[in-house]
Amino acid sequence: MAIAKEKLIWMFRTMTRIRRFEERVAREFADGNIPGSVHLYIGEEAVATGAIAHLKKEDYIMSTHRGHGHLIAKGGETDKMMAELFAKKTGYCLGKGGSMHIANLDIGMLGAAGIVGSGIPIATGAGLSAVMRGTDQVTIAFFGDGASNIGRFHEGINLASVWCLPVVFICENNLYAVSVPTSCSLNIPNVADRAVSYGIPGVVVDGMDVTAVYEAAGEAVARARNGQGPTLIEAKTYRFRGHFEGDSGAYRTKEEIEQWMTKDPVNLYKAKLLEMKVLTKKQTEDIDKEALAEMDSAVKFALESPFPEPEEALENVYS
Ligand SMILES: Cc1ncc(C[n+]2csc(CCOP(=O)(O)OP(=O)(O)O)c2C)c(N)n1
Ligand SMILES: [Mg+2]
Repeated sequence: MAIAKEKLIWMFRTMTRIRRFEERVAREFADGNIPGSVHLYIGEEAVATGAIAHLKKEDYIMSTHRGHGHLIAKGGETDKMMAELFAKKTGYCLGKGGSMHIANLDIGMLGAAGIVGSGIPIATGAGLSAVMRGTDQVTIAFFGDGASNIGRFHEGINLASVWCLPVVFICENNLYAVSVPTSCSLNIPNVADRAVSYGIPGVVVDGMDVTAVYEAAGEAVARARNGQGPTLIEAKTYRFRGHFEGDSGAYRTKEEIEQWMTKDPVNLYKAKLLEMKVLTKKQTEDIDKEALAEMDSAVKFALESPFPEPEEALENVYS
């Protein structure tokens, strides 16, 4: 599949922005500016980027506790994201959601979710909604390898298949659910192999290679948009940092992490773009500098924003 130059550059810019956002979040969290906990997407940038590259603004995504990258790729503004993480009133959810609960329907972000696997049937519901309203909207559900062992995975994908809904299910298999390796939680080599039991395509893709993800997701999104129903994609990837910031990481070896870091998706893609002469070294450096400056201004915006007032605590809350 030939990818338009503009799209190739968008993907590099997006991955770079995700990486720089997450690095900055790590620093701000360590400095005590972010309450609660944060789960960073560093190492997995190619998955959100290559998949969301196919979506239109009105399409939907459903995210996870590790959701910053999905939101940035879907058009999230990093100042409002940073403010939300800082629990400030100018954040996407008025500072009441935090890292794990950002939603913004204007850009099709149905939400992130702290309850593992809970987003999968929500994505199925969004697919049903698109069909009932007669739109051509596609929904992508992101979830982890751990979530693929939760009952909602079966319920959500089975129903989407039976009703032929326009949903793409993307498992980000980073080999661990907190400290549990997939070797202890799965008795099959690939999560994607489960697709056969739903009668839908199951595709394994190298999640460190953004163009590979782009190709696999392109077919799946086209199928969904053409009324051919869901696809299960499994992207093999790795998180370079702990499960959450502050994780001791005692369950992984330094060698394993170093080995995966040789496949850094941002570096690999940069090398590819230089080789293809899509960008010059100077242009990649400029994109990186812009991303760093963007995160400086996002942090400034968050720091200078007010906290919500105590009397606003019950506003915009529903149950
Ligand atoms: C239903 C449920 N069970 C357990 C937890 C605690 N928990 C939070 S993240 C996580 C692991 C999720 O692993 P995975 O789905 O592979 O996502 P990853 O963190 O690797 O991106 C667990 C068990 C939870 N939040 N929700
Ligand atoms: Mg995982």
